[in-house]
Amino acid sequence: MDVPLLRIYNNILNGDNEEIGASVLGALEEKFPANQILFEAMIPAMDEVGRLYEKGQYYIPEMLVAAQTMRVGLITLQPYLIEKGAESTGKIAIGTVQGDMHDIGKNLVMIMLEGAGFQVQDLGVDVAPGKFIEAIQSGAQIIGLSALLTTTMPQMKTTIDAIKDAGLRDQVKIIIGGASVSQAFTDQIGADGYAPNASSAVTLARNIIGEKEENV
Ligand code: B1M
Repeated sequence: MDVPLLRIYNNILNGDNEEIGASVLGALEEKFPANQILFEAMIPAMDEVGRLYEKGQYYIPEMLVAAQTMRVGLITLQPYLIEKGAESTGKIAIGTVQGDMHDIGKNLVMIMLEGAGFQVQDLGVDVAPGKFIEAIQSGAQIIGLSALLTTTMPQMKTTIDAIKDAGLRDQVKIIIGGASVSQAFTDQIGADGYAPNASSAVTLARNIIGEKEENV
């Protein structure tokens, strides 16, 4: 790994909140593209944190500090992470499902969607189905569900079922994502689309809004 990227990777791994901002700006100054910084240094560092946790070498506090460092790095990188292409319009409400506190991936998806021109409402983490229903009633055209835990994935189906029970399923598209989610799971629970990462979430949302406008 190139030295500026390695510095960022190590900052996240070591939870170095003080250094990460300068490291990200340093890499940008050295002409590393924002996407490369994100996908070749920052996300791999979080994956390594997960591996160290699984091996029992990191505990929850280390995961938390790494997550906080990732958050600071993302704030620094955010203005440079704009998805190129036609400006999109559309209202999306996105949240991490009930029982799940992971928000870094959701926040990244939001950054990319906002960069692409969408109006994005952040419903936060540990979001009960009722909150998604309120967002649809307030005009969200797309609902985004994020889940990182195998134990909270079923909550996506619970949320979709609640939206159906509220009689709102036909007026909204539902997209899902998160490390354990797959296309097969998406089909199984009756969601409209799956995005494995933040860039593909933008493509998916653009396609959905495009289709909705064609059908008007
Ligand atoms: Co947690 N955690 N964690 N954790 N954590 C994982 C997910 C885990 C894989 C670690 C491991 O064991 N290797 C594991 C889950 C195992 C499983 O269920 N299969 C795990 C566990 C077990 C837990 C706890 C249960 C631990 C415990 O308490 N015993 C606990 C659960 C708490 C809860 O939620 N109720 C827990 C807690 C935490 C922290 C709070 C300490 C912290 C989260 C802090 C925060 O988010 N603010 C944390 C962290 C940091 C992680 C890891 C290390 C990193 C997650 C991350 O931010 N990745 C993670 C290991 C890993 O993922 N490698 C792990 C970077 C992020 C950019 O990627 O979130 O995947 P990701 O998002 C991607 C895509 O998935 C996709 O796009 C994003 C960008 O490309 N995407 C979407 C995500 N949402 C999308 C929505 C979309 C579209 C795409 O459309 C709507």
